[in-house]
Amino acid sequence: MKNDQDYMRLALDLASSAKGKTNPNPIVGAVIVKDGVIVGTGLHRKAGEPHAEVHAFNMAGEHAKGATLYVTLEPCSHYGKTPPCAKLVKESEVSRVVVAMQDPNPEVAGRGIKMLLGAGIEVDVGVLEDEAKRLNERFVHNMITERPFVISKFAMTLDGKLATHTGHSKWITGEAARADVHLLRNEVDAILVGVGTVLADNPSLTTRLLEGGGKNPTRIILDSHLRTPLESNVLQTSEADTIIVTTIDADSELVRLYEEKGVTFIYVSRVDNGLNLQEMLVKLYKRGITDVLVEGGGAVNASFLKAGLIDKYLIYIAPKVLGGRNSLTPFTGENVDTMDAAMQVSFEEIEKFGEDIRITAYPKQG
Ligand code: AOF
Ligand code: ZN
Repeated sequence: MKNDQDYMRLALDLASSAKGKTNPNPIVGAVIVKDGVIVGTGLHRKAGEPHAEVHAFNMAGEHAKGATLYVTLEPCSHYGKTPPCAKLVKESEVSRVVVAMQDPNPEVAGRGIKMLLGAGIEVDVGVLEDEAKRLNERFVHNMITERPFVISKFAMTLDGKLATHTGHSKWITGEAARADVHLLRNEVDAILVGVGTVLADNPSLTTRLLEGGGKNPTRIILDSHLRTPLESNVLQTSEADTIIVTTIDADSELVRLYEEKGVTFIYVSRVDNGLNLQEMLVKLYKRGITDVLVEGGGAVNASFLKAGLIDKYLIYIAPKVLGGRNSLTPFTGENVDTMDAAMQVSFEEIEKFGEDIRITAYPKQG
C-alpha cells in the first residue's frame, strides 16, 4: 500500500524532469490517485503552457471524482498566462488535495489552499515540504528577493587550486565532472565570469548539449574597464546572448564597437572599487534572468561572497595536488585573521563524478 509520501515523491520526480525548462515559472508535478490506482499524472513543461494539474486532470477525466490530488506546489488561484488551477480542482470534484508547499508567489500565497478549503475539500499541506522547497529553490528565492538565484561553481584540486602557477588549468576535473557542468549550464538562464577569465582562458561559454534540445544561457562578463578583446571567442560566437556589465563611466565609442558585435550593456555603480553586484542582479532579474551560474575567477567569487550574494555552491574537487604557493585559489579578495572570522557553508550533498567529487553547499544559516 502506497502512502501520501510515495505519491508526493512521484509528483516531485515528475517535476524535476523539467528542471531548468520552466523559468521563470516553478517546476511542478501532480499525481491523481483513486482507490489506490494512479489515474492521472502531469507536470508543468514550460512557462506559458498548462500547469501540472491541468495535464493530470486531462488524463484522469471522470476518474478524478472522489480522488486525491497530490501536487508539489499549492494550486494557483490567479489568472496568469493560464486560468486558476484551484478552480479546476474544485470543478473536478476531487475529495482531497495533498500539497507539498505553499506557493511563495504573492499572487497566490495561500489563496489557492483557501479556495479549496472553502469548497469543502480536505487539504493537507506540508508532505515532503523540505524536498519541494529545495527542488524549487530558484523560484522561492526569486519570489522572496526579486533577484536571480546565484550559484557559485568552481573546480579545484585537493590543495584548493584553480590552476597551476603558470595559469594552466585544462583540465582539473575529468570528463564526467565536466559533462555535469554542461548539464548545469543547460539549466540556468545565465553564466557569469569576470573579464580576467575571458583574458586567461578565452572561453566561448556555450553548452555542448544543444543536440539534445538544450539552450544556451546568456553570457555575462563583469568588465569595469572594457578589457574584453573584441576578437575573443565570446564575441565571435553568436549562439548565445552576451551582456557586459560595466560602469556608467564606460567609453561610449568603445561601447558602440561592442554593441556592433551584438553585446548588450548593463551599467551599474561602483562599490569597494568593484561593480555593484546587488544592483546588477536587480537589473538582470528585470530582464527575466532568474538564475546565474558564477564561474569565477577568484576575484569575482570573492566579490559575490563579500556582498553576501551567493545562494548555493557547487564545488568540484579533483584528487590531484599541485603544491607551491603561487597558484590561483577559488576566493581571493581580503584575508581574514582568525578562524572565527571565516565565512561558513553547510555541506548538503557529496556525489562522485568519475574520479572527482562534487560538493553541494549552502551559506550557513544563523
Ligand atoms: C506553473 N506551473 O504547474 C503551477 C504554477 O503565468 P502562469 O499562469 O503560468 O502562472 C504562473 C504561476 O502559477 C507561478 O508563478 C506559480 O505561482 C503558479 N503555479 N505555475 O508554472 C504549475 N501550479
Ligand atoms: Zn495553476
